[in-house]
Amino acid sequence: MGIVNVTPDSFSDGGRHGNTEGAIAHARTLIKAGADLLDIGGESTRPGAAPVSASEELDRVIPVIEALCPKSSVPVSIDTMKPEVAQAAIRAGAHIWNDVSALRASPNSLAMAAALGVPVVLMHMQGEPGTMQKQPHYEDVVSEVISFLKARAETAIKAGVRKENIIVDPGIGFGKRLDDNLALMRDLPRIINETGHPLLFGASRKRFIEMLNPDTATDDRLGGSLASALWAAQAGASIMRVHDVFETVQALKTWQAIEQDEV
Ligand code: 7PM
Repeated sequence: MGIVNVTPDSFSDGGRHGNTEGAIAHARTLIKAGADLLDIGGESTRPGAAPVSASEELDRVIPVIEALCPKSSVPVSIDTMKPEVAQAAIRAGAHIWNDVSALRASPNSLAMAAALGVPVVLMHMQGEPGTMQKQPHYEDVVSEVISFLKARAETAIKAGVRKENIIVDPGIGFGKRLDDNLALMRDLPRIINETGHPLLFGASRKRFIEMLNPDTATDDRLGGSLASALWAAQAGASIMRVHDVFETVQALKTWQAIEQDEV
């Protein structure tokens, strides 16, 4: 899954148009690099990031989805916590709803997910995006994340989401200290086994890599990102959410050839 951020200054020095065009061009680059899926997001979930209105988020993501979806050879997921944005994106041709709030952000989220009938990613996060990195705390991070994901999956199913449409995600970096992130990665097989759903894994360029490798800027975390993706593949993760699609595909294809004795 290649990441396409449609946030101000992710591609241009201002202007909505440049940003839309930049995102579309980047999406095409990721498809050529071997992405099987694109994750399009217009709301920054970074700690401390300012909230974005639904209309602003729609203005950012819908033109990109409309440009991409009729022609795109790969499915698209919409990264949003807002049911109205998910709905508009799916109407415009998106295929999957990626919700870092696990359908908790709005009272309409569960019913909307059921009505849309598309696969939905339920991600674990302790706290809210703005404050989640302030004193995150767990007694047993792996058990708590598993319990949360099982409970959210059950709630979604009760609301009418089909079991087959649920993807779970431990939410690396979302209200977690370094040791929490490492424990979750170490126990991915247990998380996959106990939740019983396909797992989406997102560690690309995240801060825990810098904590292990001081003074590495976001763009200098490819080695750690690849190590994490290969670890997750070995553990049985189904979808890797990454910035560096070309390098990750190369690493995964190589690993797979060694692992499976087939190309
Ligand atoms: C700080 C925290 C900065 C998180 C940037 C991020 C995920 C996601 C994001 C993930 C799913 C980033 C992230 N991460 N959706 N959206 N899983 N499902 O690195 O891990 O892009 S935002």
